[in-house]
Amino acid sequence: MQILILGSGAGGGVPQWNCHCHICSGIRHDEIVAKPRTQSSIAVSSNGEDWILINASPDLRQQINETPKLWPEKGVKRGTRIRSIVLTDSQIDHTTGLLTLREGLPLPVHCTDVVYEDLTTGFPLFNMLKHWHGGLQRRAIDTDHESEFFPEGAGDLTFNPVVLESNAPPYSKYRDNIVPGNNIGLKITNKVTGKVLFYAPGCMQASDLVKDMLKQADCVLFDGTLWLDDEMIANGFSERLGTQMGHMPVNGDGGAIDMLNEYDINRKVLIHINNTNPVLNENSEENAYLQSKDIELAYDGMEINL
Ligand code: HKS
Ligand code: ZN
Ligand code: ZN
Repeated sequence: MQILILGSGAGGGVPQWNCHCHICSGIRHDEIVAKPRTQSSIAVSSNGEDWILINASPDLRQQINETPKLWPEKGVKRGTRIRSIVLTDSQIDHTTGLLTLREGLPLPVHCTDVVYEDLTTGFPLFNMLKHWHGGLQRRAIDTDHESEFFPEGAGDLTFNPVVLESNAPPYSKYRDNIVPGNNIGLKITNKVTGKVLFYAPGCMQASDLVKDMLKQADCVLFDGTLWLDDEMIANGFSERLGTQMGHMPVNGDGGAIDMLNEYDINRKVLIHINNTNPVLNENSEENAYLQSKDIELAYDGMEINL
């Protein structure tokens, strides 16, 4: 299995257009060592030729243009190597890129019933895109049975949804009471090698289901949004804790570092990293601490083979 990290940032990316935090202004003025990051998306492939896009970020056009493996094959007038799309939630940072794909529709889109509901009501991307060549072809992900599914182009890969605790977007009917399916992680298994990827860009709780995935996984791409639960409050950017926004902090008690290190996982990688997270500064204490804990920071263009 080949995994491409197309965008390693959280919503807003790094630097975020309106933000003057230490990381955003430091990058703009070249005063710190930190990589710019586009918004959250990955692609996976069984054979290196057919790709499944997992989450479609507002930066998708730039991400495809910077990734030769996703360029159209030679010899076709117009086309794409993206055979299907899988969504983990209905957040703007994970779905707006569907608009970017309009010239190349129809394409199959796999999502849960409640994500489909959000994307046909509060943020009606499916309705809008019907007007482009047949639009987005919806395929259901069943979280009741966690049954495996096979997105078009998956080849030797099987996908399982993993119900996660996180939150729902402001335009969702489920904003204040989430149900199973508002957020899923993905367990992706290579049938040939038996290797398992667990992808969870938004996860607030180390539930039994999450722990079970961490036991099985050879590689985990996990929610690295905030370093500290009160990071947004301490910076004066928000009145909400990370856990109130659906994201487990990276550091501290109950944080992702401690959780990940309870398991024997070959590669532990943080993804969906917010611009305010001090770990993005490559000369920071936090960055050194993460490395000392054997956890990697995803960056745009990173490739993982499993
Ligand atoms: C900033 C944002 C922070 C951010 C928050 C969340 C809350 C949200 C909601 C997130 C993300 C980035 N970049 N989605 O102000 O610094 O209110 O529903 O998912 O990507 S969580
Ligand atoms: Zn997000
Ligand atoms: Zn910032």
